[in-house]
Amino acid sequence: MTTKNDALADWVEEVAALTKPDKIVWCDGSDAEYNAMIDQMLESGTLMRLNEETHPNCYLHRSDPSDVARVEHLTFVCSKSEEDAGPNNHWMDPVEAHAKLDTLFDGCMQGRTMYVIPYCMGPIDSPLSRNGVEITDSPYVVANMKIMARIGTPALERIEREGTFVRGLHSTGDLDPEKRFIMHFPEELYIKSIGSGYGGNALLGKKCHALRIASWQARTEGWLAEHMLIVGLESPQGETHYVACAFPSACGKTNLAMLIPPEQYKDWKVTTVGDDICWLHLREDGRLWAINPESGYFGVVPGTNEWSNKNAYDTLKSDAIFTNVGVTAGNEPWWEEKDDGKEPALDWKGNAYDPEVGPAAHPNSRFTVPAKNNPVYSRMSEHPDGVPISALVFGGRRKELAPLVYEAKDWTHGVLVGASCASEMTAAAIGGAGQIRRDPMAMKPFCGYNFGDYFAHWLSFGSKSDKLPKIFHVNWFRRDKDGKFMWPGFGENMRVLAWVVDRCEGKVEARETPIGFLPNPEDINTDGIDVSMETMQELLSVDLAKWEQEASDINKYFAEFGERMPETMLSELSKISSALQSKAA
Ligand code: SAT
Ligand code: MN
Repeated sequence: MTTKNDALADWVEEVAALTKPDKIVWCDGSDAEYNAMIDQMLESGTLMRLNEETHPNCYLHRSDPSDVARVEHLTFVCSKSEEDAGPNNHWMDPVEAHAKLDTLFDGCMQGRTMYVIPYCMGPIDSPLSRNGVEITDSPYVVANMKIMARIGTPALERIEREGTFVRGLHSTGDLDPEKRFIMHFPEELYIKSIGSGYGGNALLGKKCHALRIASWQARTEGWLAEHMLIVGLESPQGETHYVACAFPSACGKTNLAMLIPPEQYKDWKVTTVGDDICWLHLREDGRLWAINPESGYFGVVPGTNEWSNKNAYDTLKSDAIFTNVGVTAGNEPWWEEKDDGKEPALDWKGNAYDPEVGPAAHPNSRFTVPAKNNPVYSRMSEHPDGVPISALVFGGRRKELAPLVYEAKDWTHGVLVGASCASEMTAAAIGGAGQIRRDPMAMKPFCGYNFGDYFAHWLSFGSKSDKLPKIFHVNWFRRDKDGKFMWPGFGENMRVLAWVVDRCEGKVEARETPIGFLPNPEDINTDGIDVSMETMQELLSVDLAKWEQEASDINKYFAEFGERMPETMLSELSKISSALQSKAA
């Protein structure tokens, strides 16, 4: 065996005995290994090389058409007690789950190579980072893990030094949706995933480890593992505020993280620390410090263009693995709203493109690309201390109700604001697109334990420091009577972030309402955008009757968590309800 860590050596042996691969390869994480993996996939047809001139080192992967998104209905948290998983998760008894999956893993790697990928989530020299090892039979997973995490020899050395790691066993199996399961065993720090090659199901360092298992670890160790981007906003005076924002999948986290400020804010500098996951630690100075555990982006492709987000567009020009996009006759990747004047020749399934049949790119088609390709990549992403967070922002896709932005009154209220989030579902998960569902802290699919306990954990920070970040809620997705977006979004969201920063610095007044502090409409700069004062007033108003209904819906939702729901949250909610009622009266 090629490790000094006995537990790891034994586990690899045990997995090999079960899955019966032809060969075992320990990944060193080198560029040579990545290139060899790519060559092998080009040969087998798993990847296709894209136009070398326009897109150097870019490849296209077409997945099985049934394997294009996360599968929440097949994702389980297998804690010993069902209560610990909570009504927010599907649960299976761990003994039963292991038995069920081991039957599926039995012999599944015959004729295949088993790759052992040691990885580190977070900067390799940071005490806030955590180790893992993914065993997989998929070269696509190896290549994507190389982009998304710090893998190979340095990670293995860290594991050998520290002795701890999360185990992740993955096989694409036979891609039969009937035999597809993503299982988490939080008490054992173990993940077993079979039957899917899709990012969130197969790159186990990402959602499975860095959110579901890490959220559980974070609770026992006193920190937070969150579904948040981290963006740096440097003012013309040279002061940088770091803001962490939680939005559900496919609601624009990557775009916000690499936002290009409009003309009116051209003296501001925006930098990206992370686009999806954020680990928050309370430090001795009383502030929350954040690291991005990842080193790459796994983003939604459709809608990305030079105008909506030139940084993202440029990030994708080299070194990217595209999954399920279309291609042009010139072999360039193509997707809906790419707006480059070219036409798709083939759709994501490799068939001749026919608009009658469907879009050229799958709505959840994705890119994997190294974070360092981002023109506004922040070097602070590598800092072992992470970055201090000034504001936390929650949000979702809501056609109605939620104002453009508001600020929570204090930490406890902010936790309620996060816990009450709801959003229209997107193509990032199979099933339910468009339906509104409660998505507390954008963690509905990702919290590895009972939401009641999770809210209590969040609340517990309130008494530990008086220097915690301010908490905000935003909604870029309000629509008018004709169904048109009322707010332009993308780079223009800088106008809202500037108000958030001003609030953090105590530079601007706000209106107190029953749901929190709202901006005075004139305090959001609308110079140069086509948004009328009337629209701003509507975007920044509180419809008392609708909010009363919302508060009652939230109350019903919280009731699902029974005894585990912290009393503080319920009383905070009832304070808001009373304030709404007395204001309406
Ligand atoms: O879960 S993925 O990482 O595949 C993408 C997402 O849904 O956020
Ligand atoms: Mn995500």
